[in-house]
Amino acid sequence: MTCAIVTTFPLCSSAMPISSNYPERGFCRDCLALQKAACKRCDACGSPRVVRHAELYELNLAHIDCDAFYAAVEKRDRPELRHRPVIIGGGKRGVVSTACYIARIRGVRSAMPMFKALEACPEAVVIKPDMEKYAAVGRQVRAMMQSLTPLVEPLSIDEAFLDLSGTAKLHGKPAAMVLADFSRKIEAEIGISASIGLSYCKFLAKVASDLAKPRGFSVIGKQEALEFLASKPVTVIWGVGKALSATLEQNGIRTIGQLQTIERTELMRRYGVMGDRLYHLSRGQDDRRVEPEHDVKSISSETTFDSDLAAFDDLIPILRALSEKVSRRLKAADIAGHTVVLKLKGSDFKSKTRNRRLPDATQLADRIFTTGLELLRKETDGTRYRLIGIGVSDLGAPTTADPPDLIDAQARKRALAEGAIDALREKFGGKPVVETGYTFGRKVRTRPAPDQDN
Ligand code: TTP
Ligand code: MG
Ligand code: MG
Repeated sequence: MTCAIVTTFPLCSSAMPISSNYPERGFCRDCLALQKAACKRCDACGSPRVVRHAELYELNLAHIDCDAFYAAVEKRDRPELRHRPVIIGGGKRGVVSTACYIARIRGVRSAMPMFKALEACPEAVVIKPDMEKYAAVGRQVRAMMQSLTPLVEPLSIDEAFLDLSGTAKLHGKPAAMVLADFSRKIEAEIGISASIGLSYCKFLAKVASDLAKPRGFSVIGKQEALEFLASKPVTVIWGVGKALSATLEQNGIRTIGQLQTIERTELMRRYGVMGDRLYHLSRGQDDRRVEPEHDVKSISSETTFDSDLAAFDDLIPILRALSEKVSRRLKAADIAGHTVVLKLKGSDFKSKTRNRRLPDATQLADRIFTTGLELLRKETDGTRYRLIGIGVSDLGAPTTADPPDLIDAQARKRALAEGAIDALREKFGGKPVVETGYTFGRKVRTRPAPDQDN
């Protein structure tokens, strides 16, 4: 046997060289001991949880997803429920958010109507969701992930992608072992479990994490990707939902293996952009990077005019439109800002910003606009401007944002009107169906260049 890559991880429990050419060198997920022989149980602690894979020490892309997340948190807090079927959901008429694995054996699933779930498992303990508690545990899990690598891309409250490339030296062990160690830690320190998928790309890491739930650890390597995927249904591919799988079925395509036999041009001819995705993902090709969460500091929108503006009246409708845009983005991201920031750039290209901190955080276009307007009034002294921008900073959760304004009854009315406009906008697919008095019928004399959002 040729010995190509041999890496020593000095901090490994057994301080043994790990070679990609020695696939039998698996390790134990319970005690992390490197295995000497290819036997089923760990030769150090006897645990059956030994992982072996030809590419085990070369793969760095992971997807981690907590097991029966809400139910696991509740079981942690009420140990007497440990061996009982537990359903988390919204009362008798609601639906199941999640169910523990004991309840799942009885057929209970997420999104099932509660009455059906209780028909399948009448002895289940039903608990109403406590979102604040789950969010706090989710943050704890995420912080632990971020201590492994800065490249953590959260997908939801209980899952994330992690890119562990180049971290072996730091941790003193290869990614696979770092991950096994992580799953031991969240069990010991947080009291819930997670399943791990390890691969070379996002698509297969996500597929892998779902293969052996709960407490799973699954590896999909480059060598086996095509064969592994071939027998799987097309719905395993990201983005293939009910509608597309029905279309594919009409065309006689049920498995990923069938997609693997069709040329890219043909798939694109039939299914457009999605055809391109089907081509690549069916062949295990996915070069999307792990994008870490950005710590957004502010949300703003600005516009540059074709020719400079100086009159307050000319700037009002532009400021209003930009404020509405910022507000839409805040609402979509479910955040609120405490400080309104007005930005102006003069014809001499010199920029200035003016800030005002509000008594309460806001998401409302009206509050952003009226505050911006007060700031703007002081700056319209004949100076010619080439750009105006408005934004909010000091971002946070919208929990205490925009309390009913007891002093300014008009502001309260406008806030209610804004809620109604938002509802209409949602109903009509995001298009502005109602124009406010500030923007309605008012044409800016100079045509602004495309807006820029930051
Ligand atoms: P998931 O990770 O999809 O499910 P899970 O963690 O409960 O179970 P699994 O072991 O299969 O990963 O979702 C995470 C949480 O999101 C879940 O605990 C509850 C919530 N959720 C809902 O509220 N409704 C749903 O339909 C789903 C799928 C999840
Ligand atoms: Mg989960
Ligand atoms: Mg999940």
